[in-house]
Amino acid sequence: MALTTDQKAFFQEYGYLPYTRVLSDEEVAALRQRSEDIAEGRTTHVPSRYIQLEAAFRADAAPRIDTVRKMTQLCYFDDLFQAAAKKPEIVDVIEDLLGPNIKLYTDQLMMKPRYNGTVTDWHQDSPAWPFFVPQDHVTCWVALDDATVENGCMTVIPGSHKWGPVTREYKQRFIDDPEIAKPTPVELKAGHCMFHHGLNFHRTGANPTPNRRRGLALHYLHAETKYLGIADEESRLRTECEMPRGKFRFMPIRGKEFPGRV
Ligand SMILES: O=C(O)CCC(=O)C(=O)O
Repeated sequence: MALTTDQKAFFQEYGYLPYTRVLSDEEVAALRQRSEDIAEGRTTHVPSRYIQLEAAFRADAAPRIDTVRKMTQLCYFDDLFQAAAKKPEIVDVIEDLLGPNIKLYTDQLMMKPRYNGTVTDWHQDSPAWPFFVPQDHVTCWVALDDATVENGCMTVIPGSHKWGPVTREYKQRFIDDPEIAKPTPVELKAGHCMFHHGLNFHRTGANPTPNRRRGLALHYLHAETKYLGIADEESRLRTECEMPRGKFRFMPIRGKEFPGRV
């Protein structure tokens, strides 16, 4: 057990858990450098379809890293990011929350660039990925820079996971309902992380500050999860790391794999 009884009870009650340091300063520095190398195009091992720019950014924004909104599937293409996703300090907690058989679905390095970082609006993760059943992801969100209210740290609605999936058209009514808890910002120092349940509502604000706010979201599944596949070929290729149909396996992290499952 990595979590204390109180920490586990907190996660179950509120659907998120602010946690401690999981990356050393050296690991944080190496991941920052790697994120910069990929964003700047100094390395080409991450295909460009996985690098998404902010829709609009200051005309004088430079270097290019300050225009990148997010980079995904890094754990599948990059050794340093993969090593981070496999760190026992993180996976031990995931095991406490999801059980012993664990796979990685995907990762998103949310760059929230200085001056240009835009809002990621309220959402629940699991319903965004309806091709998995059952819908019970757990995400570890690791700060690669200090994440503060000013530069767009994670903000959660405690206990929101208990209400199940809420469709987009009812989202605002749900959030405004007096019975629903008030949004709570989770500020984190670089190298520290938080965990959140796949049905927890969360958002991040804009980043108008001169400081970068990179956060690595690692999305884990239990290995018994069924993958229903993705009909749209473009979306499938993005999810399945550009592999031919039927060839892709989600990344084993710990424990057993199951035939016909992720
Ligand atoms: O880091 C962000 O800006 C958003 C992260 C997020 O929405 C997530 O981890 O699911």
